[in-house]
Amino acid sequence: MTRIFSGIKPTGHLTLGNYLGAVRRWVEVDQHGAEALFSVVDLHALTVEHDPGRVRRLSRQAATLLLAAGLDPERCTLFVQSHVDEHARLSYLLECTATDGELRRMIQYKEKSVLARAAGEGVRLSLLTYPVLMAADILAYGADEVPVGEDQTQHVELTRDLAVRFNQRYGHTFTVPRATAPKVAARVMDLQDPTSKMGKSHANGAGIVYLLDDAETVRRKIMRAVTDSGRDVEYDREARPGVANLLDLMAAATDGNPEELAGVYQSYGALKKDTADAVVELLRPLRERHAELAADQGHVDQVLRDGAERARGVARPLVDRAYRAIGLLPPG
Ligand code: AQP
Repeated sequence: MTRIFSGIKPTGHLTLGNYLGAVRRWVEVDQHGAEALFSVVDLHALTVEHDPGRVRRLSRQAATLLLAAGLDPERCTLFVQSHVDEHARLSYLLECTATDGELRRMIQYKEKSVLARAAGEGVRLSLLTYPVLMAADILAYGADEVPVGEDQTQHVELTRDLAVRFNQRYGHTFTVPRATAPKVAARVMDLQDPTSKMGKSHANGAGIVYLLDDAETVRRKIMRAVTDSGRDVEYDREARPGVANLLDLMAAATDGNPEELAGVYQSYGALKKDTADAVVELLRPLRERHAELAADQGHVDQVLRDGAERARGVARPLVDRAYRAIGLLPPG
């Protein structure tokens, strides 16, 4: 049976980009019977300037939203990364497998280290080693597939390289995973700056649809989306990124095709209105279910406890095997 692993960082409120790029597909694979593990990867939230209380709140909120989106804890394993020690244990072995050159080439490291320096903050060493911890997240579970948005495919490529290198040097230990991205909306762009990704930790929320935004706010943000001064509705991500982004959102929300949808609209206004309606309807059940679950945090905490227990059971033997393979003496 195919094993799936993916995670989400509690660095901000979850966005429509997180949902369309990743979470929605997690729910699909979960419903189609794959063996799936999903994690709120809180250790990754410590790689940039953070507020401890906020990380804790966002971790719980992310778990609640994943359940509200439709993950079924009877079928999949949902847990918090820091509750399972195997991630950090394996990460060290992979730091002894990776080189600093390959980590410095990571696009996310380059982007986020520039931001940290511009804000007058030091660049945390963990920001550089982040992709190694992410590789440990995936390899600790022997995952075959990693459903992610486009921005994470480079990190999954690195994970593959590390798995292959480790296997070649120390004997077959890890499954070599592959990233899977959605056909549409693999990279949802910011509505106010459609040349950059819609990111949950961005300071300006005007271009970001958060999963918990109310219907009116979602409509307002989409109606105010930056397009361009042209009039024709064309699907051209390079020349017309704002319009292409709206077409992607509309297609993703209605199971349509962005190129075909471009032929349906005569004006940007009509496209924005229909996209806003479609996104509001897409998110409505999730928001309603979130309100119910948020009132029962005891249930969410229990799901996370059970999930961590199951996750440990899967990861521990695999990580122990890696410790032996690399040359460490097992405890007597
Ligand atoms: N804009 C996006 N479009 C499509 N997919 C996206 N993802 C994130 N943003 C978009 C996917 O969501 C999953 C969880 O993301 P993450 O928590 O690992 O964080 P990230 O990839 O670094 O993106 P964020 O949400 O923008 O966080 P910050 O601002 O903290 O960097 C991943 O599968 C990701 O691809």
